[in-house]
Amino acid sequence: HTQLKGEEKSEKLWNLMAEYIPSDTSTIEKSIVAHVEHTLARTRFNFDKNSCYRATAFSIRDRLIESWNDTQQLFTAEDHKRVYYLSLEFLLGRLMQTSLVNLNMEGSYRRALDDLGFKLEELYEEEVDPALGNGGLGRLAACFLDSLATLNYPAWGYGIRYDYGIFRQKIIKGYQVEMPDYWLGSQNPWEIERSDVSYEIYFGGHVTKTNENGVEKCLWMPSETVVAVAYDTPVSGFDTFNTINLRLWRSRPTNEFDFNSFNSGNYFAAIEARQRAEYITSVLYPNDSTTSGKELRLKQQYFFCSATVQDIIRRFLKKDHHWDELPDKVAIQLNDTHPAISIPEMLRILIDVYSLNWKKAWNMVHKIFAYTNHTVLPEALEKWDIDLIGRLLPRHLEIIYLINFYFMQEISEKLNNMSNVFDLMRDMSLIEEGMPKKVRMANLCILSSHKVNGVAKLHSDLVKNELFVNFHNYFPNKFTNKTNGVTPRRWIHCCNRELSDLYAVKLGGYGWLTDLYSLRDLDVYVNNQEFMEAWRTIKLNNKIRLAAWVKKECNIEIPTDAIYDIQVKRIHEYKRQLMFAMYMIYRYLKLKKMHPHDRIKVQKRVFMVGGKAAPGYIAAKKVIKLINSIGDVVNNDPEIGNTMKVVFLPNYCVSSAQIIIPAADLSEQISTAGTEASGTGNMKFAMNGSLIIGTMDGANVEIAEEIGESNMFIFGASVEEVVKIRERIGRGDYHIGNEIREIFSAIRDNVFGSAKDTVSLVEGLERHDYYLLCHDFFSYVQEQERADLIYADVENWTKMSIRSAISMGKFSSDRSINEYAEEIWEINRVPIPAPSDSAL
Ligand code: T68
Repeated sequence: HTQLKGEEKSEKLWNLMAEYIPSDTSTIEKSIVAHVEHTLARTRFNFDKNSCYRATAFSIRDRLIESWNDTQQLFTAEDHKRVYYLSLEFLLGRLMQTSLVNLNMEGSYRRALDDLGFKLEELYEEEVDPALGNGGLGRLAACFLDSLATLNYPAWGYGIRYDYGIFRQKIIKGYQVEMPDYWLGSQNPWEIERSDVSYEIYFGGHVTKTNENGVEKCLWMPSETVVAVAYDTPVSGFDTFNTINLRLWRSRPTNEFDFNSFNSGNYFAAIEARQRAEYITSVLYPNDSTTSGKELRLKQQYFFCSATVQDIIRRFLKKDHHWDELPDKVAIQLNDTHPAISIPEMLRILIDVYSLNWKKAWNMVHKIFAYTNHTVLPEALEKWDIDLIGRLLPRHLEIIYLINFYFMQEISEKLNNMSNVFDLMRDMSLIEEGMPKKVRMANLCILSSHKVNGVAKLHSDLVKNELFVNFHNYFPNKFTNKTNGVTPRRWIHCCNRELSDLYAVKLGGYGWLTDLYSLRDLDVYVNNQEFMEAWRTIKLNNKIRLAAWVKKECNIEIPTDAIYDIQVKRIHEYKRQLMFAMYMIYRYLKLKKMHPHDRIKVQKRVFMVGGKAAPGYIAAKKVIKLINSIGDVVNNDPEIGNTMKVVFLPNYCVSSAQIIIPAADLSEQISTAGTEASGTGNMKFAMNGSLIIGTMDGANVEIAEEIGESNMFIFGASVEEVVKIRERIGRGDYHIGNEIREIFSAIRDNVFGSAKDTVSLVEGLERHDYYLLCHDFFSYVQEQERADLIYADVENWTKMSIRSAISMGKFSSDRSINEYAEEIWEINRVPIPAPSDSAL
């Protein structure tokens, strides 16, 4: 039936399929047992939980493959324009539960497994969390795939199949220790290896010019060849039959290469060279906001971009198209500049391989590509040494120079009446002069794309008015905003089922999962006592679940009648975990000074922090140590007891986020205004009824617009104020208040572990408080105290919590994706026709 178009699929065929994989309990049981026997080669009488997990995963995958095939067939047959989402990171998280939810089969699988003597929820825990990303950027890519599938858009994701994902974080004596994340160790049941889909990828060598019929042609003579092999992961949509594809590339050595090098007699050198090829996709770089500038990273980027562009063009050519149609069939979204090298790669293939002329190729590239910026931090803007690019990708360097040459020519002609034309050229050039010269990848992306977007309104304004001012003046219509979103399927329905069920009871079903704005209809319950009671019970149950997790992972007992005040995200100075730690110390010192009679009246709090520090980021690692040391002191102080606890949550990842976030009362979104591009944790917390204490930064601004500032705890300098305060600090015109001095002294006096580990954090703030921790601290303390007061007024707190959760409609990634689809990609939805009822 692979020959049939989706819409031609007859009822008979669907019935056949239904017979092949029906969804009644006994058929599911049979399929699981069959996989135990045939795929895992175990006996049906003797299999453990992990085998059962894997067999169940294979059984689910069978179903995914069915709808995946149907979807791909229809996409191919109907040949609509597709979007390709290129990202070096996809932080998918566990797949079993979301797959079952999307297939609408969680109930049937639960029953089938009950019969076999297993609990579905326990099997979920067996899955290794695929963690091929650092943080927000990679998780956004995963939420976007979920929405693309759910909204029936013809879309594919492309990335790298790393052998090692983001490191596992262990906390040993309070310090972060990185352990390898070899996630493929026990086989990945969700992927399908496509040994038939592979491409050669070249590196090094030189470029020669030949003359073909009077036209100069460039011929790249590479010195190294590796092969990219495709691994496909089906990504199902919710409430649809569409299943899209995430294609990840793995590097392998070539066979010809084997022959030549082995033939030359040096067996070991040849094996070593083979391993070098495999090394390209072996490990994810663990920096989330700095560029490494390392050769291997550039190799990873080019490897994945070249394979992807070759794959896209091959698919296009299979259809007998005219080249002019390429931009009508292909849209490419660059998730930050990491896949930017796909721009010169596309030009190279069009010009050198398919002999298109420059102008034609350039015009098409410009229509195809779009670029998302995720940061304004200068240290995160990618720049590659000219020498490195020239050595690894000589032809691409030529192409980049050529793009720049035409652009500089254009500027100097168009703006020749401006007195500062040379400044403008220097600023917008793709090449940064200096020692060494560098290629500015963001400039390459901006120039070559038809749209450039930031990820929240405030951020997009900074991109236009601070970061790329001249580009914005030159191309005013190119710049746009697409505020981030998250998928409510994972971030409400999967992680907080009780809340999801409460919504379903009140709204008459789960339609809100694909129309999050409809949660607003729950407004009528904001004052309803029974609803408020149910709301609080759900939060309590989630806190009990988290407390058990903390007991198991950290061996710390935390009370469930305290405010759970949580900050989970990568550790970075701009995110100001250190300011949160300062508040913990402030609170502890204050408690210590109190009379015991007063102390017991203080609102209980559990402070929790989770997040990984990049392995080379010393200051971030010291913050982790400081928080652990604060915990050691506070948690073991008999005078304090349950009034205050401090927990560092180890190895923060997608699966632990699903337990942590639903349990929060208060979430910390406290970056210095103008530094966090958007944030997406803020959205997940608010959707789960946590209140936000935060600054007017990133998407917090828009969250406040939606849920009302009165339902948040907002503090700190605004973006405009930050600039002025920094100038003042620069002039030495600021002083650190007494409360802060006391905190610093406590650290210096070894109250919280040995000061030698942490004192440099204090010295840093005293010397140059770039992120304004000391400035914002006072307004932060005020809002923290207001949170205590309101929490004591149970009803008021519950109302604020309900109001914020039901006002989060805007922050579904479905809204984001629809905006991208309509305003950037210009693609239409292609739903797979529903099978007949009998097939369900
Ligand atoms: C994040 N960026 C932003 N970068 O910090 C966050 N960087 O505000 C935003 O919500 C999120 O993107 C989604 O837009 C990142 O996560 C990285 O992870 C990263 C990785 C490698 C190199 C540079």
